[in-house]
Amino acid sequence: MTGRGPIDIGGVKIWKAALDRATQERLMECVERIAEVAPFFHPETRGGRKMSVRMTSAGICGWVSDRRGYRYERRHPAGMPWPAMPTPFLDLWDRFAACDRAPESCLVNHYVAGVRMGLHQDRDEADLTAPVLSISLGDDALFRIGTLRRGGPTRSLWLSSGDVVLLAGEGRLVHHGIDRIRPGTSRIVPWGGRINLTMRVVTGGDASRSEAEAQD
Ligand code: MD3
Ligand code: FE
Repeated sequence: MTGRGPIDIGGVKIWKAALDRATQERLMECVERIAEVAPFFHPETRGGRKMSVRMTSAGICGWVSDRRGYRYERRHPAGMPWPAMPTPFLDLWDRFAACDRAPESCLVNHYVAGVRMGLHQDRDEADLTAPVLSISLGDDALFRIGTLRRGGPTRSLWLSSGDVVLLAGEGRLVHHGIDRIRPGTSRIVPWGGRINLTMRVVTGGDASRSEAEAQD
């Protein structure tokens, strides 16, 4: 099913239609279970504005944002620990990420009509040599990929349900965002819209961990 090999845009690898419908449905069931335990919320920016995308997480830590800034936390803003990373998510990491470290967090983003995510870099993780793996479920989304430099040229492409994107190596720090979704193009997400899963390694590698312990 990944027979044609990935598209490569500046080090960002994209496998179109890599996941069959049964796999997408199984992943979606996992997302529903995550959202029952750790409900979706609108993160607030440092300036106190609510982001239009709704988010939750699974794994040992999850991404949060509020007036104190962006960071990974061990608990949901409402206080509960994040649900464990589902096994089907780990299976995808093993299949696509080519990384000897396990993912520590899966950020779950929910987009509906009118929601966008501005161009940004993901750099809240301690080990920026570890990849990020993205899975699209539900409605099509217009994905924009830029360069390492802010303000560089960008390319746009549509991501559809079952597409897999790997941000590794030179692609890890490129600017990227979601301009819009095309509502009603898929029926995989029971609430409608689009779900994006991003699996991440959040803490530093062995070297930085033992350094941190030595300083404690
Ligand atoms: C390129 N999510 O959660 S996924 C994010 O579709 C995020 O929800 C978008 O950007 C979404 O941070 C885009 C593709 C993606 C994810 C992480 C990346 C592209 C990336 C990290 C580095 C470079
Ligand atoms: Fe991102």
